[in-house]
Amino acid sequence: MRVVANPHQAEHCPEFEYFRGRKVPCFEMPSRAEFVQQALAGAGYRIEAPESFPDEVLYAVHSRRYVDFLRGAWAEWQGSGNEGDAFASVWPIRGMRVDRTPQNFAARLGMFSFDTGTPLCAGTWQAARAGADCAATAASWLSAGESSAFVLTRPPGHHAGPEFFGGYCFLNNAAIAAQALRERGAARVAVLDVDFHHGNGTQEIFYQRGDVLYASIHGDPATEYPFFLGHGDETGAGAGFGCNLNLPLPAGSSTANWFAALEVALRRIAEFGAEALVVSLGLDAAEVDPISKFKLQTADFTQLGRRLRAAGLPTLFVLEGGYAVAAIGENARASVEGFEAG
Ligand code: SP5
Ligand code: ZN
Repeated sequence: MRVVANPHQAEHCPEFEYFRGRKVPCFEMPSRAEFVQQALAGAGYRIEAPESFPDEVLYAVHSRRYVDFLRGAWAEWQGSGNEGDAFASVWPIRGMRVDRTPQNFAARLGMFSFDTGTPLCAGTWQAARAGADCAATAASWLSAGESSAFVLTRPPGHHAGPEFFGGYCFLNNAAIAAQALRERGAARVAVLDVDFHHGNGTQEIFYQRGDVLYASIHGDPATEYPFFLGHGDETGAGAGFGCNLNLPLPAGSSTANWFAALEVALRRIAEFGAEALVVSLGLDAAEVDPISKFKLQTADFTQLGRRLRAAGLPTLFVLEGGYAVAAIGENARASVEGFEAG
């Protein structure tokens, strides 16, 4: 397995997020990637740098006005005399218009985001943009015949939609990889999302498409973030009807139930006829995770890797969440070694 790591990840280092009315230190921090890199390097993997790809890889899954906004956001925030990281303060709720892009920066910040857990800081664009390069690099490797690759990046991506950021995510790395695999010749691509949180961004990007299947195992949105998407009755629309599979599980679900859901997802992926698999590898399904409520142990990530290998598809892993920073190195390594051991 080849590993590509984001050399700019640490430039995204916001100070705090809002949680229950308080400023708390960001859960999504640079040391996450450092722990994963140490663990994979320690297991003997060579850590490679990404190639540079043009902005077209972004425009294939995000709108131009959103990418333009994100590219210039820090300069605009600072230019308006603000201090500290950028947080939105107003959002277009149902009934308000998003067809006109406001000139006011604070208004655009709200229009293109959905929570107060995702501060934007000086290096956010550089880090997120290099993550997209990592995703496209790994996709190019798979298209050239590599059987597996690991994208070691942060900020994560699966909550970022066609034109919004949130859930610690800005550019949707898994979607960028899946789309690049399509453009490089895979007729059908599956995205399997095992992050504790539903990947609302990825779902929305591919919801009306019949060529990319999105399957996700996650905490039930009735009680878990991101709350407003991820229910079992969301099955795709138009050409994508039947190509979206949500497997929400109650918070606190047993690992046996989690693996049973994995079997359902893999059966659907096989029926779909996927020619390549993108795994949104959220390591926050681990019991030790501070913000999530599943119970996977390190040995379970080894088993996950083994089971994914048995699916027999070219497989691209993308790091998503996981906030028990010391444990995510070990669990990333377990996933990769399980896959390699087959
Ligand atoms: C990529 C990813 O995993 N994003 C997750 C974003 C979750 N943001 C909301 C955090 C809610 C924190 N709940 C903390 C409970 C601590 N007792
Ligand atoms: Zn998550």
